[in-house]
Amino acid sequence: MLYPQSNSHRQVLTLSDFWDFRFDPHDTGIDSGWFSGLAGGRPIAVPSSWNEQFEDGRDFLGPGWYQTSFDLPWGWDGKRIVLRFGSVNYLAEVWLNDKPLGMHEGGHLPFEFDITAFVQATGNKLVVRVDGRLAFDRVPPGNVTGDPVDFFASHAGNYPQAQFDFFPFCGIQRPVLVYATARDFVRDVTVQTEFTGSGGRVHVHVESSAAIPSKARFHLSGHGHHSTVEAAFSGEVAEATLDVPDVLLWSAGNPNLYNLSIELVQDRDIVDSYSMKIGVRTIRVDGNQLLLNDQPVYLTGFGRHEDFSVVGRVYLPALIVKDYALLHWIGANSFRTSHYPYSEQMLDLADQLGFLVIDETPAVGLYFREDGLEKRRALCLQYVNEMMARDKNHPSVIMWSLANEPHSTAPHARPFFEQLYAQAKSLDATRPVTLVSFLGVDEQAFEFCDLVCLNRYFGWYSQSGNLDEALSLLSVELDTLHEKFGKPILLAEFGADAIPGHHAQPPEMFSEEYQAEMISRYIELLRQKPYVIGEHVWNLCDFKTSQGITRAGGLNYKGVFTRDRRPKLAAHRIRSIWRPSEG
Ligand code: GCB
Repeated sequence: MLYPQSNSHRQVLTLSDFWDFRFDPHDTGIDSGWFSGLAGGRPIAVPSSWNEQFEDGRDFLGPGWYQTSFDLPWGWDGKRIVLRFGSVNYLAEVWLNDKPLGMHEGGHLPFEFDITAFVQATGNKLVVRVDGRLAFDRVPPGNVTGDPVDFFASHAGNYPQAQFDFFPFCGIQRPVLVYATARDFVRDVTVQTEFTGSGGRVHVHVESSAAIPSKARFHLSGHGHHSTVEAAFSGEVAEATLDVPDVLLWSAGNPNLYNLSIELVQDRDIVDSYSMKIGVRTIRVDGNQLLLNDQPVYLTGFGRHEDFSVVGRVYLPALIVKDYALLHWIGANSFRTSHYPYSEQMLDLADQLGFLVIDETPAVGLYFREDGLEKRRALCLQYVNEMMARDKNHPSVIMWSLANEPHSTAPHARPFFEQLYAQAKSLDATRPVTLVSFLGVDEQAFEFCDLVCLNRYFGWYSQSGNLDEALSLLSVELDTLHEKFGKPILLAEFGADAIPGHHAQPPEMFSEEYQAEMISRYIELLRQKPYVIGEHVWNLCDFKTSQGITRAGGLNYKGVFTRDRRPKLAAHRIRSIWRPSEG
């Protein structure tokens, strides 16, 4: 799915602003007219989450109703017009001028509606009902009752009762855009790259809106290179291969980007065009290694959250810049989009700044009871499709993660993940596919995933306070895992809560010293294992989660930076390991 852009054939209008907002605590609304019947209209920022903006809204998960109005810019007559939501958490129903446009389930991924037939030049009324309530058959799930599941992974006693450890923020969380294209337009572009000795090769697959006699023109430029190729459409598809002699490959240290622009040509006219930045690189697993451009790469980095006070889970450009500055300062080369796809702009900057990204679907906290299983399966497949359609062209994305910590000991788990894995591979054979597990040797999906991603908290949730015992257990477990699966291992999460300003010598749980000690001892061990391909600390920053007895102040304190991005002792300790020459 192409991100909207303005150029000489396309134009984007952003609806980011204050919208009208109302809570619907009795869930009585049934159509867009309902908005005006609800009490308590108030302004809300779009995009944002509603939970930290209102004193009466923190634990309210929906439904909430949004309304705004907009006029079309001058010159959009006769164009195809599309309404696009970057992310609505969790379920959105949308009306334009009182006509239902449709619904979308699942946060963190974009969806759009062709509104050409419903939109007016002026005075358009847009209404959105957002339902963020937790339910057993939603993904991620919550309010699960019945079968007891593993206590730590279930967060069973927490409020709100999410089956995952981050606050279930609700709302329109990324920009809402209206954009115009020509009636015949570039529908999709897929770029795949390879490296043949000294040269790069860029394969471009373009889909257009209609099977009309037309051709596509491709321009590739950058770093002294310029080439143009034309290809005729066969049906709705045109394909081309562009060679880049003396290519400058994309990597974390050298994020070389090229400009690719595609024109749709009818007769002699250019009717649509689309431009993007691409990077030429390869990524694959080979034996015990992860190879970027055929060179072994070791991942240093974090799991993170899109989380900040007041705005909740929101597209916040300054926070993205800040977090990249922190990642650079500390010496990270990578991160995982735990536990859902981050904004498109986060990936644009990863491409530009040179960070390696493990892109994860929103399938966190999955469990395999029969009831609701088919719905959860359909959602997981939808998320794989939507995430890959959105992010497939980013050189920074080096791997797809199908899920985080599923309870996959159940018999249905294996075919469930085999299906997701096959789906991911059929859409993209160029990147490794993995899944992040806490089960270790019992994780059935590790048998077919391309590499093993493990989360471990020995020395925290178990072997509490006893790092000697924790480390020797971890050492044995890593060797056993490697012996069983014969695949490279990424320690995708490890860490300890540290209350900022709490100190202890000798180090003791919840102190900054204990967190620093635990993380550095883990790293020391990981570096002794030749099959370990990286260390991702949990978490970059403290983040909001549900209230519970293990979460003081409703926060997870495993950040090495505070929620307002100040370093704890561990941040300095990690920097001294990851950037030893900086002191
Ligand atoms: C995990 C989860 C992560 C939690 C973390 C913790 O294993 O993947 O979402 O936040 O543990 O701090 O307990």
